[in-house]
Amino acid sequence: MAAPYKDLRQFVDILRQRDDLLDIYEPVSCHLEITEITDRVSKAPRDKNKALLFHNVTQANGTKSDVPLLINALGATERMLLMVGADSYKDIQKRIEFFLKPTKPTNLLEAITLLPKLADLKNFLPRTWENNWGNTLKESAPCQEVVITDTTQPMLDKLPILTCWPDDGGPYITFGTVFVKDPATGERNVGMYRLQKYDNCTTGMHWQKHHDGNRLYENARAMGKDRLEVAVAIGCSPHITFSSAAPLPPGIDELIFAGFLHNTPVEVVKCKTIDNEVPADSEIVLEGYVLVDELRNEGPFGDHTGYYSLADDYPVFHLTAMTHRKNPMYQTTIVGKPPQEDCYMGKAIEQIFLPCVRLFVPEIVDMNLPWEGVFHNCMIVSIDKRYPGHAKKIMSSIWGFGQMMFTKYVIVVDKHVDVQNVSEVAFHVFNDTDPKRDMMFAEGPMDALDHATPMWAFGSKVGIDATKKWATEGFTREWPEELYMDDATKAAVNARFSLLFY
Ligand SMILES: Cc1cc2nc3c(=O)[nH]c(=O)nc-3n(C[C@H](O)[C@H](O)[C@H](O)COP(=O)(O)O)c2cc1C
Ligand SMILES: [Mn+2]
Repeated sequence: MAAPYKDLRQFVDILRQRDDLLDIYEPVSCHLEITEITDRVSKAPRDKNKALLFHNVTQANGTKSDVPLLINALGATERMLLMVGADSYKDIQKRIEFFLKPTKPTNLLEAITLLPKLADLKNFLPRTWENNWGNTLKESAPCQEVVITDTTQPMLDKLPILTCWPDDGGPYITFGTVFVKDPATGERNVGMYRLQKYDNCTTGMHWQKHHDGNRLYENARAMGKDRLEVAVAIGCSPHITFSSAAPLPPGIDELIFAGFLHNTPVEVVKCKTIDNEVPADSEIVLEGYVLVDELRNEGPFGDHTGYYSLADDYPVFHLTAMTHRKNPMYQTTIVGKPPQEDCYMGKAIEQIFLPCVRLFVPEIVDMNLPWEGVFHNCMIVSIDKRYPGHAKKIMSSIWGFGQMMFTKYVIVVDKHVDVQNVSEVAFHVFNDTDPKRDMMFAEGPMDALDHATPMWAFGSKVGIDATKKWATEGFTREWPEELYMDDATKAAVNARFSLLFY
């Protein structure tokens, strides 16, 4: 079944129906004020942590923007589950497992409905707007209802772009999905990279060293090209926004993954001024290019690490056009000390990608990237330990696996430990380890945003083996049994004293 929304507008309507969105008509400033409100809402109890739609945003120059601003739309587990159209992450894990390792249908209904559709990748290839409508229908795609190609007209100046934190280098577009094509193969890549607004039609392009956007940009330079065309879609359907931030391997089209998540192909339309395609239902699209030999100072920016990332030189994005829907909505996010919207996206990534990780490291039972570790700093994994040194093998696997290579602290526990319960994990780390024996240090690439590494993007990592130690691992003493009450006593107490406990 497809997820129950078609685009961001329908997603917003559903949130409003569920009383999970607040419409705010009170005037607010896009300079810091929206951050302060959103930060409090993100950290509030669940019944107060809602998506926010600001209808009256005052821009830095004091004028009111005509464009409403949506924030925190994905900032809760239920909202992420709505994004994939599932009741729990287990459901979506099952779909992915089936896709990775197709098994025979267990009943006729499955055989007829779900499985043939799921197993076929071509069901998720993007479709083009032009092909869907044929050449007879001259209707424009929603994201191109309004087209501005005259750069002397307001473009970025129309948008309520946030200055998020007091020492930020300027206003930033934080939730744009950046579309580029590999200049060698024409393959598409979609990544989420922030854009610092320099003026009405110029921004920074903050694709970091390890990310695909940067790789394709370096390819363009190596091929002797002078520029790389870039499109940025803002306010895409949530499954597309999510996929742009998901750690897919290089060469995998994020839009195919998005189609899989939603169970419907993404519909794309050709850009007006560049050779690129963007999701037809996006709210706003920026078209333009990046020159291969132009860099400009970008930053500082209050980042998801809870610190400002320092200013540095990055490429510059020049707009050739801005297109948008009639009455567009500007979607954005803020990052900072956790928890915020991106933490829920990170949780979804952790759970949705677990089956993919298990395909290569099948002994992993569950994993948790606790928010305090801001994604790359800490991973807790439980394993079905089968041989001596198994936990250390897991550490090496993690450090060799895609973006998990950045993990600074890997904690490995036995399968009975609930990795989502950090207190339970801490109990095992503190009690079941001998620091000298159970810590394994390594060196390698680190997240470019990590400010504590001795050098930029390079540093050390540690694995902590908090599993039970075996004789075959050189543990010659007796390992004691963990305390558990027996089931009969528990049942007897439940029966006789239920009033005391519930
Ligand atoms: C809110 C948010 C903002 C992000 N900002 C950036 C950014 O400015 N630069 C960057 O390189 N990655 C940023 N990321 C992470 C990338 O989007 C993510 O690693 C993605 O997998 C990169 O895709 P790619 O490998 O196709 O380049 C951001 C992620 C989120 C959720
Ligand atoms: Mn990619």
